[in-house]
Amino acid sequence: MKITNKRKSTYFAALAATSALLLSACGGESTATDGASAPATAASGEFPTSGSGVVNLYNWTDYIDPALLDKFEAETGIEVILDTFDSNETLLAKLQSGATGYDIIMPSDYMVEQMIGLGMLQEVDVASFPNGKYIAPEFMDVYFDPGRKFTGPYMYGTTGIACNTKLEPNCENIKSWKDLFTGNYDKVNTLKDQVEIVSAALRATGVPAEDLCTTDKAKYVAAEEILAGFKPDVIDSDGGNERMITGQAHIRTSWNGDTHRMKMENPDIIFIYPSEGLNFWSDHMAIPVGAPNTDNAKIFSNFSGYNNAITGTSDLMADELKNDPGVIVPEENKALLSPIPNCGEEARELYTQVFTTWLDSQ
Ligand code: N2P
Repeated sequence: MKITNKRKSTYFAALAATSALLLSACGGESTATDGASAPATAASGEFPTSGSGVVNLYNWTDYIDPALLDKFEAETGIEVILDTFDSNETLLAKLQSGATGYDIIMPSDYMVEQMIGLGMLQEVDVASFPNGKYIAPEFMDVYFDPGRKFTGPYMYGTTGIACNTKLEPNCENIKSWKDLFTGNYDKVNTLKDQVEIVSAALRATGVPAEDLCTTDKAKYVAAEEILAGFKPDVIDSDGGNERMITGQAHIRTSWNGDTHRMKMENPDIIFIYPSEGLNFWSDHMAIPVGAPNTDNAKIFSNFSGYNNAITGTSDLMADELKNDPGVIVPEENKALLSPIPNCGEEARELYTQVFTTWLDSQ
């Protein structure tokens, strides 16, 4: 596997889950891979039986097991070139700025809907792939891609707060987004993701889940105000797991699968479900229009198509995952989860404004 960004870590743990993440880690700073680096392969009705050359994967930070990529390379002879992004908005902006070198991208549910609407994804019909039959029926019928014409399911999870109980004695007092944003805590890290941060700020100021796409400006002013006093040491999706594991960071807004991996290395870390609610997301493989290696992309999607959306994979789950309340959402916390809504343009712009103001004030 070749990584176009600087590799910072190689630790990983991976297993499939019915209500959890299948995750692994290799992080780094994103760099552009603009421009097609390999000759285009034609999309055909037939599933490609073999491939050669490369497949350019543009994925979330810390989201695929390097060993899986090595296995894919060994079995297919196709080299994987990995580049990473930190948010759906970064992914969208990158493609819209003309980056045409990616074969596989991994947008979340709401972004899949946006990208289909923008005509950015190739219609591939994953159900017709050799491994398509293993996709569990409930993952076929999804609002953002009915019938799975454009995407294949990858993994799903939530975004909450990771806290080191040893280094931050007040972890137990952090019960909400509001507590986090107003508590003036030391050694805080956050993800660099405008939808995650701004939706959490809206929730912290009393906006209910069903109203997260509001266009009421007053609500965004309130979100901006609560964020004004929130000054994390680091705002960066990259390297956050390591900073928590080593104790450099004490608190972090965090994806639950990442928090699980942190805990495996450092048992003092807990995952907090904020009382105002938290985002439930799912991510999906797609082949962008203009991908230079469409056939290799199909072979890759088919190969790595075993995951939590795949029938029977829950049996494969390790006990450490099954027993982690940050991974398997406890009954009493289930009502706190809500999907990230696909907001209209006006709300999206308001999110961008709040996020940019907050970043600029750091
Ligand atoms: C894990 C990436 C989670 C993806 N590092 C969030 N949609």
